[in-house]
Amino acid sequence: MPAAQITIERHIIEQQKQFPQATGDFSALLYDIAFAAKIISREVRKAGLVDILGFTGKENVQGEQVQKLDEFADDIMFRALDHTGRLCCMASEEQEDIITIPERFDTGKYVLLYDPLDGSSNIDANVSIGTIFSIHRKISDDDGHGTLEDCLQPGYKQAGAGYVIYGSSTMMVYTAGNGVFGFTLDPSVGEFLLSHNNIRIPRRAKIYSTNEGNFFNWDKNVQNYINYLKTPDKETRRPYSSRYIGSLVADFHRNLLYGGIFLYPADNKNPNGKLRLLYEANPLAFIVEQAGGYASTGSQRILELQPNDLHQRIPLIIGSYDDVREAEEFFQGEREA
Ligand code: AHM
Ligand code: MG
Repeated sequence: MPAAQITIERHIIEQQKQFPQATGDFSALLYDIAFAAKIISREVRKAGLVDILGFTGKENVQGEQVQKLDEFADDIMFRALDHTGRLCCMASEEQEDIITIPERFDTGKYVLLYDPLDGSSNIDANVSIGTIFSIHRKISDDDGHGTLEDCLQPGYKQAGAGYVIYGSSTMMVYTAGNGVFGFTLDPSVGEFLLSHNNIRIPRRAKIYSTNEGNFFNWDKNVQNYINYLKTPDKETRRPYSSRYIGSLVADFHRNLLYGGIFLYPADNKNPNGKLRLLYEANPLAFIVEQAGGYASTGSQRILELQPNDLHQRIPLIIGSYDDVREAEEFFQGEREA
């Protein structure tokens, strides 16, 4: 007998049974996100066909405007979720301000923050890209509509987080604070099926992922750490392998499965790092901690930071627990080798 196929819907419903007080809104929200992911996945899969299908770049054959994929993904996320009555507001890496729910729709008790298509500069080279999302509970109490205060909550308060990777297959990975689960999209039936149950990140990494082209823009402590990872030592299984795609979701996903440390530290050009706290660092930090790993700025736990701006950037060191802790010792100047 083949193993039962567990769809994401069934999995979410079963998880929800552990919380008898749950209304089902949160489960439905996750399912709505999975639906948006399927549409984005469909468009991403067609990306290389644009020229062949007779599109001219800005206009398609019907004379309609062809949207850039990241704008398209941003739109899909909004339109799949604006009318559901489960959100009080949203915020997207693609948009300057908080996104309000149109007046004609009901509002709800959750807040959704998302990066609709991360790594989009890689699309033309057919490299994996992803969607990242973070869910908070509404905390403001003025009316049904959310405020900036609802969006600017520290990461440890997330009710859920996840990402979708558009890679050799499309996968959705999520946590609701009770372990990390991965689902692979079966395109023949259009369903996400449970493929990675209770993901745990190895405590020690084999891989480091960073843009080493920035080496001479890093401070000495960061340079010392990367030099340490490259120095051969049998006992500590060094040197580590270097793997850097330049697509955060893809680099993170590989490290989550195989063990690895990803670093985007501050440098001379990006004094606060490059990645965004709300749309990238917080959701991935929640996932990695749920899988047994850790995420830090080099001196502070990511999930404890109080955000002060929707598009705040933050240095990010994330992955296998022992490695991120060790990196902190180097970043603090407590170790040089
Ligand atoms: P984006 O949000 O503009 O797509 O940029 C984020 C991407 C991440 O996916 C990736 O980790 C990083 O930028 C790569 O940056 P760099 O090219 O500086 O190495
Ligand atoms: Mg991004």
